[in-house]
Amino acid sequence: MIQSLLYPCSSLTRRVQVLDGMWNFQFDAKSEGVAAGWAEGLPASVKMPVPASFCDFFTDKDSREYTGDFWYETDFYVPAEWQGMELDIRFGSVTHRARVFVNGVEVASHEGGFLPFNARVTDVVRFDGPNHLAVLANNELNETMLPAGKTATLANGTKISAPYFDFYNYAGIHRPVKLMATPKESVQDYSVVHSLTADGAAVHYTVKTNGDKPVAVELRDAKGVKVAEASGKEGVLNVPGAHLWGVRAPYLYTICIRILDGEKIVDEYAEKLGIRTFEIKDGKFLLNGKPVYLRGFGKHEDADIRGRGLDLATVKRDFECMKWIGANCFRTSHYPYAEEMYQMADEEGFLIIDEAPAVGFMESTMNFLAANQGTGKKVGWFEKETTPQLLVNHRQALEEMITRDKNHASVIAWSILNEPQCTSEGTEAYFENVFNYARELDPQARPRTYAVVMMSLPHTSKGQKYADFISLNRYYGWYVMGGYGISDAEVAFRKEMDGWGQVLNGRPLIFTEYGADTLASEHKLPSVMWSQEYQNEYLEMNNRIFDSYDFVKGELMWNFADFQTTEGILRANGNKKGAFTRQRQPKDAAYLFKARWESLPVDYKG
Ligand code: GCB
Repeated sequence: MIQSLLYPCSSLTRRVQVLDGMWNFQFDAKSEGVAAGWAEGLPASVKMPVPASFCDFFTDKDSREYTGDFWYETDFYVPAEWQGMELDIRFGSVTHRARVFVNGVEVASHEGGFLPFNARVTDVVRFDGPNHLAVLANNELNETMLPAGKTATLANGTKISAPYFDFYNYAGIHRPVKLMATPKESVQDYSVVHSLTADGAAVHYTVKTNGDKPVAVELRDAKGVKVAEASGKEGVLNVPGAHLWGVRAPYLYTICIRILDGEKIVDEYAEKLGIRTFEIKDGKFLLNGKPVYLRGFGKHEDADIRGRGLDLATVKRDFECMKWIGANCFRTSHYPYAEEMYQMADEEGFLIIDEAPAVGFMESTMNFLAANQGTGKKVGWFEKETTPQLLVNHRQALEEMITRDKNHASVIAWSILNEPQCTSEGTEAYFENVFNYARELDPQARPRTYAVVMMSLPHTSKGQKYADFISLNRYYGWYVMGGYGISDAEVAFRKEMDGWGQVLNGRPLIFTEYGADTLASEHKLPSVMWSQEYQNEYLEMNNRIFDSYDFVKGELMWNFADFQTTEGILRANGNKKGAFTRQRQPKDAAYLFKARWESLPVDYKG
């Protein structure tokens, strides 16, 4: 099993110390730091906040665009009373890879910029003085990693990131860093599967510990009153009259897991827990047995100044905006988000399609424009020499994501990839592998999907048959047949939809992307592309399509807010398809969504 990915919590037996703050930082363009002993002290550092992306603080372009190795360092003390406990430093994420040193000793390394990892430091820390923590990070892109891209070199010798994806390659220590003290024998992981019973619900649980001592599990209601208990590493908590967790109507219990030694509590881990079922039946999404129509967004972790760094203020504002507009769902495009987002979704009753960082899987520099889809003429993405290592990294990301997120009531489905090139022969073996692995990893057997790129069509896509429901990214009226030609776009769109109707075989279909770039500054009557008027016309056309097909069971618009991308002729200082600006203020389209989503019943087309 991979190391424990439980969210750090304090309890009767556990302690957490947050190490976030102003750290030291230094670029290492020549990758000389390890040999030169930088792990013990950076020679010429500047101050850098943690968590945050380093990029947008700088006022010079070389620093913002920096590609290569870079270092962070700080000092910390370990409380004397933690002696005898197991000590870990837990990184919420470091983008895209990291090596961790404590007091000069390398204690961990991790590949992948969007999921947590621990560095075990029990044997390297001192209690009688400060400890030195150094992180060597790297943000270079290549084709074996998630997300995929490449690193090029300019004529002047400077490295430059060339993402195959449409979001800025932000890097840094993006999520909180925490020093955790746990008992030697401790809870490593747990999972829950819910079922509805004649008089309430049952929570089937399993607990993993690193010892043999007995386990006891309790469920407490929202007021803290014990409502069920069981003992053993596997068992059932019966909850007569259970309050079910619902969409925009959440109810959270607390599950408390204890390792006991007679009367003594050896370890205690507690977490909030929503009880709900989710399944697909007869082409419908059923939450607690009742149909639900998805409405909301694809999002990004992206904001002014801090880039992709976790900012709880932005998290809060995003949920307030999503509640105001009448949304009930979002996709964590294009990578798993900070754990605090899922906790908020549990608290607020939002549904999440949780996406692996598998984006940019396409043989095209403008991959997000899908230049080569459907031709089948090039070497396919899944037949490259990089594919075997990519698969290893993809499986690792799935394992970490599903292990981390599997107990959230809000998480209803896994998105295994975004817009892969799936017209060539190698697609099927690759898809079968990752889709099966996701099923194996998830005790709740949640539905699996992937976002299907424009031009990947019902009868040519070799990937669609693996999806438990179909997710389409479609830009009719924007990338094709835009502007005054939008009436042709509608005709072509309907034709494609008729085709999907033939291959669904009882599976629901949702839109995981549709949108039009729109400058918040632009109004034009009659409309032109990029104006707010055109965004509304485009969205109204899409809504007509959604309403005319009964098998469409959800609409997640692209994007919740404007976001930063690499500069280029197709992007005006970022992608402007937001319903909200990057500062989270509504464009005209936001009012259109509000009117629509508030009027659609929860079980629309149910
Ligand atoms: C897509 C991609 C997304 C892009 C979007 C766009 O299909 O999945 O990452 O940002 O299109 O706006 O072009």
